[in-house]
Amino acid sequence: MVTRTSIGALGMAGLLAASGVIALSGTADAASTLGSAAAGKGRYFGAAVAANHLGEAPYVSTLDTEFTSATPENEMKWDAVERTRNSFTFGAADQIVSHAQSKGMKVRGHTLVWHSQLPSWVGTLGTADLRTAMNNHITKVMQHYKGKIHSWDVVNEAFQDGNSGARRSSPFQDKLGNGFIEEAFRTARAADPAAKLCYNDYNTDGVNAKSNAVYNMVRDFKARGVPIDCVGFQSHFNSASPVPGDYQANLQRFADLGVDVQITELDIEGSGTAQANSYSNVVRACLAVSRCTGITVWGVTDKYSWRASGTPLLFDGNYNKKPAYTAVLTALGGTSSGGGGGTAACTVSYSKQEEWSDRFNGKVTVTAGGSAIGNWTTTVTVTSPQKISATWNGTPTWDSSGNVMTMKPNGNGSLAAGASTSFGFTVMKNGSNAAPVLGSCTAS
Ligand code: G2I
Repeated sequence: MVTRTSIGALGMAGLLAASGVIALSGTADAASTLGSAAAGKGRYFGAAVAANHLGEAPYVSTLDTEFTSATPENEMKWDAVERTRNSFTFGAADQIVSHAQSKGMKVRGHTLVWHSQLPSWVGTLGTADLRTAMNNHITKVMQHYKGKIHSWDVVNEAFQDGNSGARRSSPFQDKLGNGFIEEAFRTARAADPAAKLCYNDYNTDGVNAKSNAVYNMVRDFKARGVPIDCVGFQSHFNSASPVPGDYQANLQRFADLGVDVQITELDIEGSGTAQANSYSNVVRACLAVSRCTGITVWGVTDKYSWRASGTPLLFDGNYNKKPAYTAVLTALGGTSSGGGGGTAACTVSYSKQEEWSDRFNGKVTVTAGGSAIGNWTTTVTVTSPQKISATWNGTPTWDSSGNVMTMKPNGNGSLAAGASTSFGFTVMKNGSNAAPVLGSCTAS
């Protein structure tokens, strides 16, 4: 037993070392991006990616900074890769895969067998021919990406909504019968034995008739040795279809069958605190299930969401971090950049506004983390010979070079948890179009 005297003699560091606790550095170096925070929990944090946005700088920088996995949103679907029978076009999907690989991101494959985005020729085939075409499609696509895909959605959305628990009508179901799912998984295992093979669906996020039907199928597959490694829960939520109260329990019951579970297409319509809380609940549910191996949100920015009007994602249309972002980061155990002292204090994000030939306006959004803050400070650095010629909604001070502006609030700097404010400034280009660089945000 260590006495009070010996604590004094050793100091706290000595005491921790003596008791075998190593390198407790508080949370000063806690992760400050979604991907690094999730990695700290042994999980990936991904986004659906569209190839046609890879030329947009803030899209790419947000993707590269925050995410550790990419799912092609449409580019690997049947109509994209095999529009004509046995003629494969991988260009757009390859672009996403090579971008992801160059940044060290994983790739989820989406999706091999699905009733939607299916070229019409598939539906015209007779039974035997359809079987050949399905297996050929799976084999060729998986071989093309062999070794590059961590998980494949082998079969997508094969069950009906509602209470029937029945399979959905599709060319595969109607001609090949229930066995098509099993056959697809067996073919997939042979094509790329290293890829995790997932069944993926929506409205299966809580315990209900549809998820029960999927559950029974997975249990049967595991009992009979049909190769299946994971179940994807799309998790498209809105006010009519909120995060179910038994979300975690549902993930857990699937995990208990001996498969990984993944949140594959998360988006939650809404805004502000309500949206942030729902996101937080989803993340915490995943973290509470040891076999929940990762989370993918269905897009990088609200502006390109498949349901953009519902603003369901973590970054707004200007790539500003939303309260939902901060909630997710906090739930993952990360801290907002520069949160000092180890609490999720505040985050900053930059977006370019109006531009003229000689100057442009910038906007910085300051968002409080999981707790209210009374004051904030951040820096904006411009590249010489640029100069900041005007500012608004803040109180600036300058370093001796005049290139580093430290910005504090104009008056009252209080922000409620998750709330945002912004300030602006004009940058005289003087020949340089470089984007300003933000320092960390600190709060008190
Ligand atoms: O519907 C949301 C998702 C439900 N689960 C499966 C996912 O694969 C599905 O993703 C969405 C994409 O986000 C949309 O981007 O799937 C839609 C199609 O079912 C995609 O929409 C399509 C449009 O319908 C097409 O008109 C468009 O050409 O996107 C295509 C490419 O932009």
